[in-house]
Formats: sequence, C-alpha cells, structure tokens
Amino acid sequence: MATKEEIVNGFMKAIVDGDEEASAKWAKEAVAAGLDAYEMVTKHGGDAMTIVNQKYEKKEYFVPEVLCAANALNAGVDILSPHMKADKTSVPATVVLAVVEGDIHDIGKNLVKIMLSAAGFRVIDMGKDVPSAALVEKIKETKADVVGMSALMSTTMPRMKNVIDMLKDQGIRGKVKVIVGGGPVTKDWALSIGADDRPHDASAAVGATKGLVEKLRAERGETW
Ligand code: B1M
Repeated sequence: MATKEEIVNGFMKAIVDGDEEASAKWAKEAVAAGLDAYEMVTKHGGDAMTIVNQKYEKKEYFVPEVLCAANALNAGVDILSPHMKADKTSVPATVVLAVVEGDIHDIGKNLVKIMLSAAGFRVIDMGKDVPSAALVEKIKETKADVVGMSALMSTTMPRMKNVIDMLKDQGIRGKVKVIVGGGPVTKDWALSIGADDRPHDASAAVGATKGLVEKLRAERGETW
C-alpha cells in the first residue's frame, strides 16, 4: 500500500495535472489508508488549487487548465465526501446555500454543503450564479434559519450586501442568520455589510451555523 506522502503527493499532482481519473484513484487510496477525508480535500486539495492559481497568475495555465484542475478536485471530492465527518447537531435547522450572482466558483460552497449535511442540517442548495431576488424568495419560501453565501471574486462580493439589504427592506433580516465566505471575504468586511459571521472554511461553517441557530432560537424564545 502507498504511504501517506505518496497518496497526498499523487492526489495533488492529479489535481494540478487536471487528471480526474488519477484524482479519483488517489482519493480511493486515501480512503483505504484511513486518511482524513476532510483534510485531503481542504488542505491538500486546497494546496493543489493554490499551485494551479500560481500557474494561472504566471500565465503558464489559462482558464481551460484551471477548469480541468477544478474537475479533478471534484472527482476526488465525490469519493471522499461520504467519509467526511461533522459533529451531529442537536438543533434541527434549515440552511439555504448559494454562490452569489455572477460567480460560478462553487467548490467551496459544495464543501460547506457536504459538512452542513453531515452535521444533520437540512440544506437547500441553490447552486451558483444565483440572482439575489431568487435567493431572498427561497429564504422566505423555506422559512430558512440560516442563509450561507459564497463569493470568490472581489467583483461579486457586493452581491452579499445586496441580499442583506433586500432582507432588511423586506423586514425579514431579524428572522434569518447570515453567514458569508470565500477567498476575498474577510471577517471585518462581512460584519461591515451586516452579516452575522464569516467562517473561514467548511468545517468552521458548521460551528458558526450551530451557534447562530441557537442564538436565533433564543431570540425567538424557543426551547428544544
Ligand atoms: Co477563477 N478566479 N475565475 N475559476 N479561480 C479565482 C477566484 C481568482 C482568485 C484567480 C486569480 O485571478 N488569481 C480570480 C478572482 C480574482 C478576484 O476577483 N479577486 C478568478 C477569476 C478572475 C476567474 C475568471 C474571471 C477567469 C476568466 O474567465 N478570465 C472566471 C470567472 C467566472 C465567474 O465566476 N463568473 C473564473 C473561472 C474559474 C473556473 C470556472 C475555471 C474555476 C471554477 C470551477 C468551479 O468552481 N466549479 C476557477 C477556479 C478553480 C479558481 C481558483 C484557481 C480556485 C478556487 C477553488 O476552487 N479553490 C481561484 C484562485 C484561488 O482561490 N486561489 C480562482 C478551492 C476551494 C476549496 O476553496 O472556494 O476558497 P474556496 O473555498 C474555501 C473557503 O474560501 C471557504 O471554505 C472553503 C474551504 O473549506 N468558503 C466558505 C467558501 N465559501 C464559503 C461559504 C461559507 C463558509 C466558508 O459560508 C457560507
């Protein structure tokens, strides 16, 4: 059997090379070797995407190569996600998730979905490039407890504020907690636009969601 180092290096190389088959193969090896599935994706998969990004910035890679790398990472995520564990929540809640309008970077949001689902939350995933109005309608329709928005670009981040402003305008901001995340989204900026929290990764999104749902229930005077 391959060593941990060989598996991690093989997985990262497969992603950088945009090789879906090899990524799936190394992901299966990781599962067989009992490696931590979440760490494989977020740490080693994330490091591989950083290398891809460096190549993109140096103009060694262009959008098609970046897309192949993303598909290779996703092939690994498909194998590893059933093995990701999160502490089960004792507080049932509905979370609506979306990548904001204009943004199609959905790997991070998909990880958030995997971890929140593993923790036992009901997750309604609206996908990527979601118009603000459609997101607000879904929050109302599902009586969501939490909305989670993801943005990977400085040009699309302002959509998060747009959604929060719409919630305020429609008088429902107090009924739903808001978490935001993604590369360019800092905690300070998140708080400045009126979000409740900015978990730095998918695992932190579980803890943040639990805390905010408990707060929401307390504000509503509910016990469970
Ligand atoms: Co593009 N891209 N991309 N891209 N891409 C970035 C984001 C960029 C930083 C690259 C660069 O220029 N250096 C740059 C944005 C610059 C900026 O505005 N600051 C960029 C650009 C410019 C573009 C295009 C405009 C390129 C072009 O066409 N010329 C174009 C835009 C398309 C669009 O959205 N309209 C584009 C396209 C693409 C691809 C389609 C090829 C592909 C996306 C495929 C896909 O997602 N299905 C892609 C990719 C893969 C990247 C990079 C290389 C990697 C992103 C990624 O998947 N990381 C990225 C560079 C980078 O980020 N370093 C880049 C791995 C993933 C696990 O991490 O998504 O950050 P991440 O998620 C993390 C945390 O952020 C957090 O948890 C996750 C870890 O657990 N998190 C949350 C994320 N959402 C959260 C939500 C939460 C909580 C935590 O609560 C709700």
